[in-house]
Amino acid sequence: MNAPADFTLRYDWTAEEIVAIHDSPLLGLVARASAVHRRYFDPNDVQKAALLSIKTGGCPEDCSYCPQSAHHREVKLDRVELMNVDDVLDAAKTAREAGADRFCMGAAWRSAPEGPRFDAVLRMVRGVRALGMEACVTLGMINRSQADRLVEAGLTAYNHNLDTGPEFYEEIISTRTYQDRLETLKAVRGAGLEMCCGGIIGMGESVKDRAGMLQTLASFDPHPESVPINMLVAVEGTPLADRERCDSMDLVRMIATTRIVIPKSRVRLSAGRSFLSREAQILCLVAGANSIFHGEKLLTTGNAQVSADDALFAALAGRGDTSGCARDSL
Ligand code: SAM
Ligand code: DTB
Ligand code: SF4
Repeated sequence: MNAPADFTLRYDWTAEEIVAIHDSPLLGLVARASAVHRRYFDPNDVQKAALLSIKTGGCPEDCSYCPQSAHHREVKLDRVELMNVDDVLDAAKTAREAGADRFCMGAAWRSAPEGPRFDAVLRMVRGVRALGMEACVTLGMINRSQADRLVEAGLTAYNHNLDTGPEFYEEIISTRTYQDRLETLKAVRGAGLEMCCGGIIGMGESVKDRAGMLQTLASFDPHPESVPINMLVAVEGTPLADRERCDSMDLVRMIATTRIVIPKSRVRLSAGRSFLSREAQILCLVAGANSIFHGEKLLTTGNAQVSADDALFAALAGRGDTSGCARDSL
């Protein structure tokens, strides 16, 4: 039998403990994660967030998974300079009308620039907040003064992923270190911003690497409020283009383990959802994910179709009448 779910927040998980949870029998793992999830959240609350790439491509970093890196010349992607503020706010309004209450803006920068472009991002943040939505940005590395200005503009959260465990990190990125990531996260926390920090599975890492990432995330006190779990979208022209897609149950295990070691945070079922059946997505939600990215596009790659998401949310909704399949089959 599995150990009883532990609802107290812990910051001292060992990688071995996390691997043991991750590799435990699937049904018990999901049941345990689901119990933790219900302790802290309404299980019917699944947040829809929308994503927009506000500056696309031409990034000087060499992250091997990323189609936006300037190092991966074979990728077919049009570079687009920073969008103008009104166009971004129009996109946020459209996303709100489609049911999103969080708007996440991503820029392919190594580090956020100073000057007019940063000021434009601050106006975007103010505009999104004025629409009554949560605002999240991911701009690469930032310093404390930039984090302070984002707070002043009303930013809800800063997204900066660890992506993988510390040991596997240098196999994936050579132009920056794990320590660089931690420095930005320190600036984010120091300024009092919510932290959105997670990673990717399916890049060739081991379960131990996945556990290493979760161990680092769980060592932050407080825990990151938001933890995106992405499944690699292998893009042609990137060094990881030929990586075999991981099994959807690997994602379920990763989400369940995240929910158990970081129990109070929103776990986001992020990139890779378009590869999952409706049922696999529902299993991820049962295992503790409670947010999805909604809309046809992630940053540069396709997301689950909006029509498929309508079917997903229809399946999740309460059923006011008993007509339809169930009764027909009586
Ligand atoms: N340049 C900024 C940075 O790296 O912090 C922000 C944008 S970056 C595209 C945001 C995150 O998207 C990455 O940290 C990574 O976790 C995720 N991501 C990028 N490409 C991906 C892919 N092909 N599949 C899955 N996740 C991906
Ligand atoms: C996160 O962890 N996943 C989102 C968001 N944070 C910014 C981005 C996923 C990007 C997938 C690849 C692309 O569309 O370019
Ligand atoms: Fe640049 Fe971010 Fe892509 Fe890395 S993940 S290449 S930093 S846009």
